[in-house]
Amino acid sequence: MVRGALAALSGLIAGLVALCVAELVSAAVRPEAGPVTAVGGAVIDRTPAPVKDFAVRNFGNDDKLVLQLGILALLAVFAMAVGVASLRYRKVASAAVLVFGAIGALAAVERPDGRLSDALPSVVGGLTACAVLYLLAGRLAFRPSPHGDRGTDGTTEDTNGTENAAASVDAQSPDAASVDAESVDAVTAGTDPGTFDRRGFVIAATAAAAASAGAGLLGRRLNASGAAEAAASRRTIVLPAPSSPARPVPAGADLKVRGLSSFTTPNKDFYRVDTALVVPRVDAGSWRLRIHGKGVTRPLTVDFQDLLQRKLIERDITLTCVSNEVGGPYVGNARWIGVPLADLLREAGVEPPSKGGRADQLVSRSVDGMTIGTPVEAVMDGRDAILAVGMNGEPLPFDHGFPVRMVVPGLYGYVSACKWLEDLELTTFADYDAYWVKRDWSREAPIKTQSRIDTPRPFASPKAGTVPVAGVAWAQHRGIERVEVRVDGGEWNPAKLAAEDSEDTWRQWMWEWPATSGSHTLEVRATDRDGDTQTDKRVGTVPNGATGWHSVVVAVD
Ligand SMILES: Nc1nc2c(c(=O)[nH]1)N[C@H]1C(S)=C(S)[C@@H](COP(=O)(O)O)O[C@H]1N2
Ligand SMILES: [Mo]
Repeated sequence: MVRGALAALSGLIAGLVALCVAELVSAAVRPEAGPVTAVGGAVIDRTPAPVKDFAVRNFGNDDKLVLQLGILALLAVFAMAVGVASLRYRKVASAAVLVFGAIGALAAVERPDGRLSDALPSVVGGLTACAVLYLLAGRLAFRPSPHGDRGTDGTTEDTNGTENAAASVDAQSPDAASVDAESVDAVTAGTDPGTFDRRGFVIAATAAAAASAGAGLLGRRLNASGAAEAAASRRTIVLPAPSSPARPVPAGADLKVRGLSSFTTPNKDFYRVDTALVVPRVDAGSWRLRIHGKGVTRPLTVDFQDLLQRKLIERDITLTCVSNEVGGPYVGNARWIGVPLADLLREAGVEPPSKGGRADQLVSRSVDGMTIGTPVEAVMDGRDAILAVGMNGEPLPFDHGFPVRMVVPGLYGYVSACKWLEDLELTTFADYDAYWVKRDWSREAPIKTQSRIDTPRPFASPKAGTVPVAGVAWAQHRGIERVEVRVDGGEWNPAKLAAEDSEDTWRQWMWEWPATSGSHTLEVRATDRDGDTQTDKRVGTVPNGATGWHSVVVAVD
C-alpha cells in the first residue's frame, strides 16, 4: 500500500520534473514551446468548425485556462498510473514517460508556427523525467532484508532491469530486487517480506522535486524577463500625432442610455478572440515586418520606427468576430491609429487585381503562426485599411496585437485583423488557404448587417410605462440607414438613431416603448445604406457569419 502510494508519488514527481525542466528549456527556446501550451494549441488547431466556433467564442476568456488545467489533470492521472506501473515494469514505465515527451514535442513542432527547436522543451523534459522515474522506482524496489532468508548480496539496484513480474524469487538473482511486493508476499508468506530503500527514496524524491522546482522557477523568471522587456518597449513608445486625425466623435453618437454599450469600447472591455494560449509579447525594438510575394516589385522590410515616421491616420472602426452569435458580445468599437496599408503595398509595387495586379489575396502572418487572408482589392479600394499601432490613444495592448496589427473596415476579424503581425505575403486565393479557411470557414467574409438589443436584458422586469429599448447596429463600410423594433410580432416601429460617426462604425439606437404589464418579446432589425434589411432567417456563425433578428423576452411588472 505504502509502496503503491509512493510509486504514484514518483510518477507525479516525474511529471513535475518534466514540466519544470521544459519550462526552463522553453525560456531558451520560446515560451510558446512549453508542452502544455503546445498541446493546448494543437487541440485548438484540430478543433472542427462547430466546436471551433464554440472555442473561438470562449477561448478569449477563461476557457483557455480550463483547457490548460484539463491537460494538467490528464497528465497528473497518467503520471500516477505510470508511477504505479513502474513498480513492476520499471523500464517500460520509464520509457512510457518518453511517449508523453514525444507528444509534447510533436504538438509543438506541428503548430502553424512550429519550428524544430520547439521540440526541445518536451524532449529534454521527457528524458529527465524518464531518468527520474527510473531512479525513484529503483528506490522502491525490494531489497533483501538483512535478517531475512532471501539472500544477502545486498543488491538494491535493478542492474539487469528485468520488467517481468517475476513470481520466482531467486535470492541469488539481482532480479529479486525488482520483484513486485504482492508476489513476494505470496511466495515468502510467513517470512520477512523484505524492505525497500525508504530513506533512499525520500532523499531522491525530495532532491528531484526541489531541483525541478528550482528549474521551473528559474524558467518562469527567464520567460517573465522576456515579457518585461517587451512591456518596457511598449512603455517607451510615444505615438506621433496622426497627419489625418479622426474627426471628433459627434456629440450625439452616444445616447447615454443606461445599459447600452458605450460608443467607444474601452480597451479593457474590448472583446478578445484568438488562438493564443500565451499572449505573444513582442519587443517593438526588434520587430520587423516583411512585405513580399506575387507582384511585389520592391520587397519591403520595415521596423517599428519606420512605421511611426510614416503618414499616420486615425479612424474609428468597429471590429466584429465572425463567431458572434445573433445578440452576441464579440463586437467592439475603437479609435485606431496606424499606417494606411494601401500606401505600403503601393510602395512595394503592388497593384490591385482590378488594375491588373497578379495577387488577389494578402496573407498576413503573426508571430504565433496565425495566417489571415484578405482580398487585395478590399485593402486597396480606398477604405481605411490600416496597420494599426495604437488603440484608443495608447499603443496596442498586448492582448490586441502589440506592436502592430491589421484593421480593415467591413471584414470579419478572421479575414482581416491579424494581431502580432510580422509578415505580409501577396498571393492568390487559388494558391493558398489561411488558417480558418483550412478549417471550413469561408475565404471571403464581409461583415453582415446586424443589430443587438442591449437593454432591457433578457428576463428583465421593468415597470409598465415608458421603457427605453436600446442597442447597437452595425453594417461596417456600408453604414446603418434604419433600425426598427417590434413587440410580440406586431408593427415595426422606427427607432431613433444616434448621430453617425462614420459608415465604418456601429450606431446606437433607441426606442421608447409604451410597455404594458405581462410577458413580451422584443425584436430588432436594421437596414443598411445599400437598402438591405436584415433577414429573419436564422443561420449559424459557420461558415461566414450568423443572421437572424435578435430578440429579448421581458416580463413587464
Ligand atoms: N494572431 C492572431 N490574430 C488574430 C486572431 C488570432 O487568433 N491570432 N484572431 C482574429 C479574430 S477571429 C478576430 S475576431 C480578431 C479579434 O481581435 P481582438 O481580439 O483584438 O478583438 O482578431 C483576429 N486576429
Ligand atoms: Mo473572429
